[in-house]
Amino acid sequence: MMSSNYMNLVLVSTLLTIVVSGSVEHTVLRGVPAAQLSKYVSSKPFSCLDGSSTIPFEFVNDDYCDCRDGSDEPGTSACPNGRFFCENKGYVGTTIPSHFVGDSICDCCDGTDEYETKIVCNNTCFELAQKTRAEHEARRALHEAGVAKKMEIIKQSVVIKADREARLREFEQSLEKLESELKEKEELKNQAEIPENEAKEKHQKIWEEQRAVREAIAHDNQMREMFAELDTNNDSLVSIEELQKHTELDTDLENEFTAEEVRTILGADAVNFDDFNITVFDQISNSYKKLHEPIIETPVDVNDVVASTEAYLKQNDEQGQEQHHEEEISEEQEDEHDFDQHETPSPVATSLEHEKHIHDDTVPEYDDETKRLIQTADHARNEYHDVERRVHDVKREIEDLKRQSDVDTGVHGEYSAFIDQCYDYEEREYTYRVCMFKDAKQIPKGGGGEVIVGYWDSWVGPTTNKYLKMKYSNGATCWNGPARSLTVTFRCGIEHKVVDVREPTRCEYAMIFETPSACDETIASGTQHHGHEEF
Ligand SMILES: *[C@@H]1O[C@H](CO)[C@@H](O)[C@H](O)[C@H]1NC(C)=O
Ligand SMILES: *[C@@H]1O[C@H](CO)[C@@H](O)[C@H](O)[C@H]1NC(C)=O
Ligand SMILES: *[C@@H]1O[C@H](CO)[C@@H](O)[C@H](O)[C@H]1NC(C)=O
Ligand SMILES: [Ca+2]
Ligand SMILES: [Ca+2]
Repeated sequence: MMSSNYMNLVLVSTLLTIVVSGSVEHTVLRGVPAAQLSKYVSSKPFSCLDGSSTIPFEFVNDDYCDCRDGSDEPGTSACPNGRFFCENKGYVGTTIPSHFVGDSICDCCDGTDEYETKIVCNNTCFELAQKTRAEHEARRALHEAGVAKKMEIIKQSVVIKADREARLREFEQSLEKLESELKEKEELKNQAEIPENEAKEKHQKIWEEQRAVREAIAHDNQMREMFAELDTNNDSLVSIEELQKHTELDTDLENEFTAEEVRTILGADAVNFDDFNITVFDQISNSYKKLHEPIIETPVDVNDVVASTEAYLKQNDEQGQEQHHEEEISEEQEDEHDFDQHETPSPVATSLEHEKHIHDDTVPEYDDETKRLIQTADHARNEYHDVERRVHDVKREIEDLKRQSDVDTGVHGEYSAFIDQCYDYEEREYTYRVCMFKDAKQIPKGGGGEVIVGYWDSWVGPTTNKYLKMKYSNGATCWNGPARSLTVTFRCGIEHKVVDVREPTRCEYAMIFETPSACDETIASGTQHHGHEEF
């Protein structure tokens, strides 16, 4: 609060100024823009411009703030919210905060803000006007050159667009053809696969049967041999005493192989061949060892195996027939086998080959007919897959073309040169790469994983021209933070290039990109209204 004494003092000093100065009127109107001069009439009381109060005219520019809006002190720094107008003849009139008035710093180019101080301000308005004009001209020239390039891009985009549409139609037509071709090929493939699968299944079945037979024979041979070995007294029975010698069959290691334990295995005091086959053999075959006999590998006579396999099959066929003696069978079948060799080989005759597989599960080679069917089916499959691949390729082409035509490349396609283009910006630690309408990445220069800064989102420029900014969002999330994003701001330039990348707020990147596509026809023609027409 001001004391009334001080107020009086100020009043007196103002009156003195008015009395002393010959050009009082001019002085008190300092800082008033021409448009508002009519509101400052020296013969009338002054109404504050906000209407808050009315004061004697002497209170205007008396260096004491009377109006709440500061309108009584346009030419002094008395009001904290006062506005001072500098006319700046030859340049542009501007309004400055009135506390810049008389602060010994030249703020107006015409120096009027320092009228009461000892500072002599040089009038720089002419120079400024020249400089500003030069800048505007440079800017205009840049936009003019840029617009020329932009026109080329737009012209090119029309050609590209027409070409794209033509190609799209072509691809769509060929896709139609390919798809019906694919159907035919699929039909052929399926037809070829039916006999192929039948033959393969048949082959597999035969082989499995043969394998089962071989295993049965091996089982029987082993069993017979074991029985003969065990039956040391040749009475066609295996007794407890005979089996008891095989202590390796003792399952508990605590005591001896007792008669009782042996009886449990045999299920009787002695077993004949058939009972041995049915109840004993499987129990002991895994642990059984020959007694005191050096192990001699006797090569298997192929003919024997073949013969016995055939015999076995025959025996199985002739159900109920009396069981032959092993040696009888071998002899009997020997001749038949020899005979067979000169005729079409029976499936079993080829078991010569299969014998090798008796202990592994590899399916033997297919017969020629099956091979032929597989070959035919393979051919049909290859043809089908060829067409399938072509369908896939054409579909991808179509997708690509559609994706390209769906991109919003500006009102006139001025951003069409950006399609499928990437631009790098080298910084100390990182390379920033923006792939237009796709994504933006931060690639560490010292190696290490690149980080997605954002995926193409949308144009986000101001409503007057949304094509001045684009946004890439939903990038990799920051540690303990939000997903990264990037805003690209376009400005007129002769070449397409990134000129700056920053991270003004954490995880929100800002890129400045120069491109002819952002150049402006109105600026280029110099007809843009920029408020400087008066000089
Ligand atoms: C005015 O210009 C002169 C010479 O051009 C310079 O020496 C002087 O410092 C300037 N005055 C101000 C206030 O800038
Ligand atoms: C049992 O027969 C085999 C040959 O068949 C013979 O080597 C063995 O000595 C005979 N053993 C007895 C106890 O007769
Ligand atoms: C052993 O028993 C099986 C049935 O469990 C039978 O098929 C096979 O022919 C028998 N072997 C001999 C050699 O009797
Ligand atoms: Ca005042
Ligand atoms: Ca000043």
